[in-house]
Amino acid sequence: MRTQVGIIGAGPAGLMLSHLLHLQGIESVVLESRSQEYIEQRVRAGVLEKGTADLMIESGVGARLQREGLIHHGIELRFGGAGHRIDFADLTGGKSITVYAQHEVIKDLVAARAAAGGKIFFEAEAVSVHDLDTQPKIRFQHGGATETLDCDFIAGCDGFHGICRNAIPPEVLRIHERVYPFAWLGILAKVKPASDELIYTYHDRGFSLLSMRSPEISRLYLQCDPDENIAEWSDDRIWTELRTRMATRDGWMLADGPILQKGITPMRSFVAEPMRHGKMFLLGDAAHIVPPTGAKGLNLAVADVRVLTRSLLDFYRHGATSGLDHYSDTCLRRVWKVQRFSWWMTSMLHRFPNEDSFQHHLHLAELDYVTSSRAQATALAENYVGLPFDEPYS
Ligand code: FAS
Ligand code: PHB
Repeated sequence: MRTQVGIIGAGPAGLMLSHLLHLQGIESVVLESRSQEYIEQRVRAGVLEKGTADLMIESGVGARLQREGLIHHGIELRFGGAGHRIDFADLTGGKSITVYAQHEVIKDLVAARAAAGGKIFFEAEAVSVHDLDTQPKIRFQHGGATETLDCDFIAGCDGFHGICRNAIPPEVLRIHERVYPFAWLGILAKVKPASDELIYTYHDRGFSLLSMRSPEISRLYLQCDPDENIAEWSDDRIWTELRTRMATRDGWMLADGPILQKGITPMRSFVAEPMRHGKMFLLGDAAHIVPPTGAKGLNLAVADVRVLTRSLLDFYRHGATSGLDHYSDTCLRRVWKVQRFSWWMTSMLHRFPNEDSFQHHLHLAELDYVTSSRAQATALAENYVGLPFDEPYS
């Protein structure tokens, strides 16, 4: 089997890349180890930056997003029993975010690829990559057989636990990492969201976040120990803890309801450099992980896709390799700015083990400053809605 771009992974990175390449007449094959049903139900991110939402709409996969996505013009930071709104529209000249679940993005992209006759092989596990400097090959298992995909380029969109990052020789690969001493316990609940916008809360007992998926479905998170056993968190215990952490002096109430799904997500900051080796390119979680406090994971994956799409277009249309040669440096400039923002949001809003009174007051001072200084609120807002892109993807 042969194609121009062999894509490993059908997450946001792999599917968006396949879709954008197709629009430019560049052929690809996507290999995905899981089933279509699994990836279309996997509950993950929920917030699209304006650039991500615009890209979906401009590239023809945004119709449902425009119907069902919830456009938000701000968020609330809550601490000391009081809420403080960060007004994106005022601070960023009208930019917004869209709340639209990652698995809905996946459904839209899978449907678009199917309608265009795109090749996505589900339950096809890539086991190894070869000849990255000459004629790249991907060996994969599919339907009980071992097959080979010959391609011009490999796009490693296989997430944090994939095989592509580790195909870069250890003497070449550089890892930068911070593992946080806490995790997020997340729930999906069948209850009307208690707020129209997201609420991020700093509390003595730890961080909590109110988000949503629709006018009927709430998505909430609370900070917990990284080795928590989810079986020890009954629905009542979860709701009680969320109500305690989100309480305000004016008696705001968090309504509860049936919990449809609960899980624990570890927290790390991670960057692998370089994001290219020979004719293999890493995109998204295969190259970088951010703590979800800044709502950046999916959006940063899409930013990598924009850079690689443009670079491959320049190569196939004009024989130019400059984009490909600078792919890693171009992506990493944004990656590190997003890492900084996600680390800053996480450090500001979470209680760290064994904090002393000085550190506790630093949290409060940081929150007081960002909610009373237009300059600092603007810095938060312009990062949250998404930093501008350096150039168009096509
Ligand atoms: P993905 O991990 O989404 O996709 C990689 C794909 O490759 C997967 O489908 C996998 O099955 C496949 N794959 C792996 N190895 C393979 C192989 N050998 N062969 C074939 N296929 C292979 N981000 C946010 O912004 N907000 C959040 O709230 C948030 N919550 C998260 C919760 C969890 C539990 C996790 C794990 C991540 C969360 N993220 C969140 C981050 C998440 O949204 C990622 O940033 C996003 O999925 C990145 O997309 P991809 O890079 O495409 O990787
Ligand atoms: C979500 O809705 O899942 C979500 C929103 C904002 C975040 C993280 C997750 O920072």
